[in-house]
Amino acid sequence: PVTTTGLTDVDVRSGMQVAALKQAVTDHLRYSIGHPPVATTLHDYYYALALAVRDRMQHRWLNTLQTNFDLKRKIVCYLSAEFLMGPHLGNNLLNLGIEQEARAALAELGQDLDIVLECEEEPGLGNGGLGRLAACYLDSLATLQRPAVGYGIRYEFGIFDQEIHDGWQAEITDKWLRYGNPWEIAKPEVAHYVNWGGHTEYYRDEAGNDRVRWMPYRVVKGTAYDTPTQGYGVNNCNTLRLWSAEAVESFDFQAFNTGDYYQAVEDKIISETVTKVLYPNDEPQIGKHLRLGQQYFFVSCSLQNMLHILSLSGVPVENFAERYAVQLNDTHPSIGVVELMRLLVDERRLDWDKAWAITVQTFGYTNHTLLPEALETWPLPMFQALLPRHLEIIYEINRRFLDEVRARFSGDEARVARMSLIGEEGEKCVRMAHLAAVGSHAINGVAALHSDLLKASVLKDFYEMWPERFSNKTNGVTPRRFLALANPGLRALLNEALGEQWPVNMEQLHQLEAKADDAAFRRKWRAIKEANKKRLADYILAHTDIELDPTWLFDIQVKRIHEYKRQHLNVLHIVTLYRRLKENPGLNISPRAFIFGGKAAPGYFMAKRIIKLINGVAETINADPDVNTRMKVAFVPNFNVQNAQLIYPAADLSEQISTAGKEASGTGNMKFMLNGALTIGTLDGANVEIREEVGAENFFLFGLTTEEVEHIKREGYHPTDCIASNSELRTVLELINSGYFSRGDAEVFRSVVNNLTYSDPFLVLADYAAYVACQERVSAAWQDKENWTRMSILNTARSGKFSSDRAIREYCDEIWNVQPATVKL
Ligand code: 26Q
Repeated sequence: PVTTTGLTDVDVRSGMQVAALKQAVTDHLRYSIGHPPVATTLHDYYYALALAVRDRMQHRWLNTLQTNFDLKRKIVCYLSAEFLMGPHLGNNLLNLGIEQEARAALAELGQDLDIVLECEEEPGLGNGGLGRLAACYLDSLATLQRPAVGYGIRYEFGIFDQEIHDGWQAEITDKWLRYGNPWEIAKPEVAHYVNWGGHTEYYRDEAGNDRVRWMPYRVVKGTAYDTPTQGYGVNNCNTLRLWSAEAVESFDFQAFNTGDYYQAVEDKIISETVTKVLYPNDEPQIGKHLRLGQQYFFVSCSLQNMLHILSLSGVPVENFAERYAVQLNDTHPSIGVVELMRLLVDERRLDWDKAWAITVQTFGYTNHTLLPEALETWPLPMFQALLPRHLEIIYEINRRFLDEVRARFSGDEARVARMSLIGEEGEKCVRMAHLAAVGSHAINGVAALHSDLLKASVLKDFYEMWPERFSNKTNGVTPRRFLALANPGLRALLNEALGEQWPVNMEQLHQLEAKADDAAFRRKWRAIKEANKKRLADYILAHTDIELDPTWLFDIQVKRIHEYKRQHLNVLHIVTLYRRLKENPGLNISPRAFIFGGKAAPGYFMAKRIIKLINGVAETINADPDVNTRMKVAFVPNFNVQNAQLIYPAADLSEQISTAGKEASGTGNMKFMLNGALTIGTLDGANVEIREEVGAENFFLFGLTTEEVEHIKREGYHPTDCIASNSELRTVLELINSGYFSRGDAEVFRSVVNNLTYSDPFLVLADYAAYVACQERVSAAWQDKENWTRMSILNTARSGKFSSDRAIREYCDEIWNVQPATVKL
């Protein structure tokens, strides 16, 4: 059929040219949205274009599914409680290669693509690094043509929106589904049932075998919502499958018949609560019943789904591990080890040993933290109440496992107690990291240093038992979103200098090294950076009323607010500089804009005070004419993926100043480096490898090493000694404590100052002098514009290692054994 525009239906649904896209948008405005032209809003244009883009992906997606089915390829199943995808439209246009076409199509309809892009409400289904890593990995899996599904939770409310009221963080619920979600496709027919609570019963089956039946107290239904994830420059389009909880119809129906209508409605509400909201903490709080419920819910749906698809494909369940590589993104999905055992033993009636071999062959476990307070455990009584059958299975896994430990290390009962899946010191609990380690054939950390520390600390006993299971997989970030999309100016320059293959071959960036000595190239480089800084300054002005000068050094720290990340160390430097300028107005410093962003967990007292402190210091400094021509401070509210794309490209200096040994990897550090920022940082996480790649002469290193930190802690750390021996530090702390940055209120920051003075668990004061001295080196280096630009170019040139493509290749080759599958249209 041919339409009046001369386009076929096929073109309108899948054509990549301007005319087809324009007609597709027009059609979606009319037939999918249905507002009359007079009532058509900017958001309608966004939605119509999104649907048009989705049609194009759908075509590729179905071909991908068919190809994977035909080739019977092994599939990566990435299990993650968080996927922090960020806005889809710009990224999908980029990956499909139709940005210019879409821009032109919208222009013909009188619209500006950049303004339309801003209409998207980003799906913030994650807290920070871990969730964003999952999203980068989906991008690389599709781009590298590896069959993959991301399995997770469709939270109705994602991470809260942050507003700043009088310097304090306020949390606003994230109603991201309010105006619909054009990217997902509901699959109500793809549903699985998940049990809760109740008890277990023993029975003998027809063949005379002893078996267990779980008699649940409640059943919740999980339905699938699929979001296609398009690879860059390839036809492969993978699936992000998120589960949403619903009430089971028959349950209300029963109650309804017996007349208990209100009970039926209440049950429905309880069921739907499971996927209501993302927990906004990036470390576990003990005993959150609903959180364990969320984890079990999405893991059970996902594993049932894998088994279902396997049987549809006619593959025997014995071959599960040949067809699926299941990765646990931290311990959050580690109940999967037990659930797969339950599904195989109780439901598919495999014998234990066979089921266990399949389970261990299937799972891999990625650890993202060494902080003891961040290791997940669940109190036994809670576990028992929610998952009675799983606790029995855990006991059996543990019994067999501890027998193995005793066989290997006979007489070492201390080791047996340390390694047990059940913690017995204090309240008894299930140790999820131990469960994940025992149930996985591969265990990895997320940066070289982190992986080494893992083997030497939290998983030391496991390393001694199974050294062959351990490896390192240094994190990576997608250069498509965080370079090509976020930094169009730099993209154009790179295309001109290197051709257009660099987004999928980041090692090519090394060719830029030669350009670092080319003065004309450096001029272009600086012009791009300055335009990016102008763009960010405009955004900050619009959102904070703070005006920044794009010619100043942009010194940026954006990440979750945490004591171990030491935003307050940054503040101490700022106050130091402020005082120096007040005392010595003629002081020659490089003018700087200090920029912060990040969310605090709503219940994290100290983190919220740190935000207030940053804003208090900003208010005082920005209003002080003695200094505000040379320094300013801004807190960007609501740091998220969308504004991150404005922030990273505008940075001259990237702050990566965590206490050595505490940041597993960091990924923001990589996004800054890609965009040509220099790093000031400690030897922590991936900073170590960033410095190795870029060269020590292009990295501002300061601070204690992991060994030194541990040594000082062992010997007994006294922050008061640091204060006694450093009068400038004492003055700075006193100034903060005096109410100078809080309109005379000497109470607000007392807890922060007292914590640093009398406890300082993250050695802020121990690193203060070294940090301030290092910042002086930064300041001096900034004065030499040409050399700074050289270093900036070298940072981008040597950032190739930190592409998520490199990381995903390593996972595929060394852990998953998953091969590429080319998709044809
Ligand atoms: C667990 C249980 C209950 C409630 C919440 C949680 C929870 C949720 C999120 C625990 C941890 C997180 C997130 C952790 C995280 O983002 N870790 C970061 O992971 C990055 C990717 O590997 C690393 O680069 C960072 O160093 C690490 O801090």
